[in-house]
Amino acid sequence: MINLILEEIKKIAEIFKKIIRKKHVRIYTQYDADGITSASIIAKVLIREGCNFELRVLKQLNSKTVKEVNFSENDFLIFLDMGSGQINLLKDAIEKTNVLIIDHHEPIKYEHPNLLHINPLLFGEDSEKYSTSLLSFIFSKFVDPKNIDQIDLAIVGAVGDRRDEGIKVGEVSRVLEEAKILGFVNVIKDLKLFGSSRPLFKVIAYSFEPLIPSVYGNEAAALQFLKDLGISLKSENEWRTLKDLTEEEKAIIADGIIREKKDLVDFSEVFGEVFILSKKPEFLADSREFSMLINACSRMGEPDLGIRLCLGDYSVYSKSLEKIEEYKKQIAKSMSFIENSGVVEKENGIFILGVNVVPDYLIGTITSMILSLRKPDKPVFGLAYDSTTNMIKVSARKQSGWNINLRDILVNVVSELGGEAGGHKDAAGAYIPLGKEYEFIEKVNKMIGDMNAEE
Ligand SMILES: [Mn+2]
Repeated sequence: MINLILEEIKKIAEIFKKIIRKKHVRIYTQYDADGITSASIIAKVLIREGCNFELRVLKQLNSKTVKEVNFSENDFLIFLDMGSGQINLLKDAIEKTNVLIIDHHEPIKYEHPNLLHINPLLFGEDSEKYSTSLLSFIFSKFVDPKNIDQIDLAIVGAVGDRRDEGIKVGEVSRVLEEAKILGFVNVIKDLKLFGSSRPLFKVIAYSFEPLIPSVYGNEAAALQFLKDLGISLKSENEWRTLKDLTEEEKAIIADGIIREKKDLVDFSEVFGEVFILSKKPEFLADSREFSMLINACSRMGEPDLGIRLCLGDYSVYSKSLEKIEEYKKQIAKSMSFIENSGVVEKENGIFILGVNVVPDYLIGTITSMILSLRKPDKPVFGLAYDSTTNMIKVSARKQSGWNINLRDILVNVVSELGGEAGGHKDAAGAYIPLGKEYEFIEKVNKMIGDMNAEE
């Protein structure tokens, strides 16, 4: 099975090498860490091949943003981490010129001589085991083996997409093994907290993976939490950081977090394998921290900072740190709004109403946070106003394990309410018309109820 997709990627890489000499390359990528690392990998490939290109970062590819895609028959369009589910929007472009899509979201099956389509789901592979960054990396090596040095970016994108588990299986585990052998990645066991140079109590207060319910967003509570555990906060008048902790202290903190979360969390979510990028500067060595930086820059409106970090321009690092502070503040503000007034709980789902307080670009994160805070036995749906489309953006998340496909649910609801939907089984998204929020809630609640009744 695995060879089918590799054969296809190899074949497409050969065609790619011919097209990039003849056409003007335009890359469009999705703005999260997976999209940004993928775009950086492909950008580096093009730089090495001596080709000019344009790169644009989109929040999402939908019927509005597709209008920003320029194309003529002289262009070669590349879509990364998006496109597979939006092929209907791209048919005009595909009719006219060459299009390459590298993606791992649910694809629409469509064949056309102009379309080069890399998606594991087209080959019966499991999308959970892939990120677009890994696919882009495998692709880049077929273009030129010297792109092997981009292996650490592939890991950053996978971590950003929470493919940490997927990383350990199949083709992906092979890539990780390769990265270890070549000395690009070092796997260590550590507390799954990050922000290695920040005061420890701040790390504890603003961590949202793991999220510590009684402490989240409250620095005083974080200080008390550490004091209660007997962790000294300062050494020689300086705030201690994660780096200063002994192994024993790390274990104490891990236990403390698990107790605080009332055992609603696996030990491995708090203490476990962390991928360290050995060839990156120390401040970008923690793959989760790197992916979080990229995410924060994109969401705060400066995705170019993430691209530059990926391409090795570290002069923007301090600016990217400012973005992460802004991002964390916005999240804390949104969370307190939601916890106070924005949750509607139904029998078959928890619905978060971000209205126009929670920005569309945070609703996915917030929805994941509510899921991790409450560990509900039903899915969580976040709704927020999106000003670029004048629609309501929906993010749906659930705990893995039970047999409901969130993407299918959203696709179904959208077929009745209007809008667009896509994504994965455990994490999906949609846009619905403004004003249909309550109708959405009723329909989803009923739909899941009917599905449960059928079982
Ligand atoms: Mn992705």
